[in-house]
Amino acid sequence: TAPRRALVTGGAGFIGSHLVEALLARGWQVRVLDNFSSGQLANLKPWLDRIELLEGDAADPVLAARACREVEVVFHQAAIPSVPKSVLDPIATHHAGPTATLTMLQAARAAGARRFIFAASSSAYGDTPTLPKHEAMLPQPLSPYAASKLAGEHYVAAFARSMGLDGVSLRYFNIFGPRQDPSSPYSGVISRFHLVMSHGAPPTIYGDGTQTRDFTAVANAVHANLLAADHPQALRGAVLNVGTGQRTSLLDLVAALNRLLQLDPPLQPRYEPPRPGDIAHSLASLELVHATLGYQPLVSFEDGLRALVQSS
Ligand code: UD2
Repeated sequence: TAPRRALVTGGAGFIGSHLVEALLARGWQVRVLDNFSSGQLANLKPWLDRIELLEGDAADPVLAARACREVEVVFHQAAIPSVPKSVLDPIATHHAGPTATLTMLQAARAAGARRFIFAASSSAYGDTPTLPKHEAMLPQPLSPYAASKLAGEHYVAAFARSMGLDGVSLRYFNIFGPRQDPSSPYSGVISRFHLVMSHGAPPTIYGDGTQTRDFTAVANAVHANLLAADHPQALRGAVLNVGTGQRTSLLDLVAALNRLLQLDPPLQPRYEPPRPGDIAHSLASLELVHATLGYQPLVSFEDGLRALVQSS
């Protein structure tokens, strides 16, 4: 039988490149669409001779059509992945967000793809006091980033319900791991703290450090995507959390990195005011994603953090 063909948009990015690696290992033919706005060619270096790489914008309908040709599953990871960036430039976030998502959906449907898997975000929940966050809760996006991810979910569901393109939205909860770009102040907090602390510099905490996140090792996000791709029944635009069901404060994150990096005396964080659009607490309920896909986290926060520190 012919190999299965996947498209990974944002495949040169952090999560996308891990997906590419896993799909290749499972014998898929992989095409990547990336505009290198935050993705990097270096992330794909070991696999460049085994993938088809298209450079450009996922919101470009001509390119999107070419990218979806003969594809069975679209893994739509491309976006501008930052809450504070979306506050500074909501139009750019919208273009890379809902506009690109809609363009890719339309192309996937025209190409006859079987399923569209969307990288959604836990930010859609907003700052609701109820923990853990479960998918039946009313979304309350705080930032333009959260709104753009939520809009994408609704397009995925609409295409599944009314246009015959099956799809699912995976609400990622703070994914971390190797290849997450640490270089900007907008980078994910774990990549940022790991970088500065391994250079012996103190991390900067926005707020008092008691905010918590369900920090999720990237292997878990890959696992959820593969389960979603292989699921035999229609997913009908379902929205599913992808996390670990465990939460960690930034203060505990700093302590864990001090330990793993064997910093003695430990580095003390600096404090700055909280960032607009930031939420206080986040924790995934895994009930629905477990019932629907059989998903359970493969890697705990501690093991994921240890693997990250050892990988560099
Ligand atoms: C949101 C989403 C996440 C993902 C991400 C985009 C939530 C709960 N999570 O992540 O699922 O979509 O956006 O990639 O909405 N911080 C510091 N110092 C730093 C950097 C960050 O204190 O140097 C704080 C930051 O203010 C926040 C926390 O760390 O309170 C986490 O920030 P982040 O940017 O890593 O991720 P977050 O939660 O906005």
